[in-house]
Amino acid sequence: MATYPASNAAAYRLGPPERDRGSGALVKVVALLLGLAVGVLAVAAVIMMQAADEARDEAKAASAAPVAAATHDQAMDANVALPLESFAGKVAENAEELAKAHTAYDATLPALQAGDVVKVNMVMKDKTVEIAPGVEYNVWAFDGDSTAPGPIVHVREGQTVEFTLVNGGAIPHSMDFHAARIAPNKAFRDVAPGESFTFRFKADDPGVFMYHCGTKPVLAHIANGMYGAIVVRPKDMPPADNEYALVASEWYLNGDGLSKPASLSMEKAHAMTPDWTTFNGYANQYVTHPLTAEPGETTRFWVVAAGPTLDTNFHVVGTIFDRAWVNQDMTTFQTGVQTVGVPAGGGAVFDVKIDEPGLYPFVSHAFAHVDLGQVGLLKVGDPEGTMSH
Ligand SMILES: [Cu+2]
Repeated sequence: MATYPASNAAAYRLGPPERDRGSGALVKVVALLLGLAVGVLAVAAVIMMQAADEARDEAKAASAAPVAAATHDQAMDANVALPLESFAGKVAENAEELAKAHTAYDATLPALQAGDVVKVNMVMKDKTVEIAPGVEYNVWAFDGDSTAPGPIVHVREGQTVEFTLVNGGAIPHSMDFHAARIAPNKAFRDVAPGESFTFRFKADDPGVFMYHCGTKPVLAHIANGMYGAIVVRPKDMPPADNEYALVASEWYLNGDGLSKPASLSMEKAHAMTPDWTTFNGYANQYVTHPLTAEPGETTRFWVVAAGPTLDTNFHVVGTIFDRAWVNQDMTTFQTGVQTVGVPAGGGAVFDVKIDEPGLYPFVSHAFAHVDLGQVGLLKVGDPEGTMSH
């Protein structure tokens, strides 16, 4: 049930009487002025003349300023909707500097491994990570360079994944691979702190799948960063020149994360009101550190929406998907598609072939998510200028 704060309701009710009181005050002021001596009126006239001079000076200064250029830049920024400086909520003063200093999550799909069995080890670890410029968050996530999301796993269809979870955290964790057909009560079981557990599955279903901790409450474990993507490459697939994995997710903070690291707000997570939305865990990181392609190349995005709750509406500004494997059904692709919804817990694969050099934003076209950080750039060739001018 939506309720207005009492103060707002009072403001609505008290609006007209307050205006009445304002009128009463005005009458008193006028009466007072009429009663004033002529000398006072003369002083008032001098003040008014000074005010008029100041107003003229301001008008002159304004007309001398490059108004047209500023308006043009603002319009450009609004059109591409890249909030380089308009992060949600509180922002570190030197946000742009911090964004540049941040090492972006490597979205490049790692190389395949030879052999029938691919060993994948993940060490769970409680850490503090930066999720937006200057914003620190206490994750339950993964040890190593790829903390939240965890590492991108890349295997070929038909390979067997031998997965080992090492629990270096403080509470039990587990791992649910959406790419597996396996009894979850056995494979995705909780692993106590300090223990490890190994299970195998054959990756016979191609696509891009989410993996995540499935320990209760799952909402908290995913919201705290325990998720990632596994790409199961189909036996046959058109070639691509560049391949990137993007994991969309959102963060719910119990503080601003600036003065001290924030932790999870379960209240916000239940209300589905994130503080930040991201690709690969950090707001806007590929705006500052764009993904790259050369003109004429085909770029492939393997996209997972990790949530924990929200979908992503994947779109690349300035082009149209040449191939979209919707719901990562790798048996067929759609062509000429503009935007594809990727549901929380789902995946999809997208090819774009871009000929003209430029900066091409990739976004969740649910635009509140762009303002909260789910936006990046594909830099094609070596275009002049930047989005921020
Ligand atoms: Cu967990």
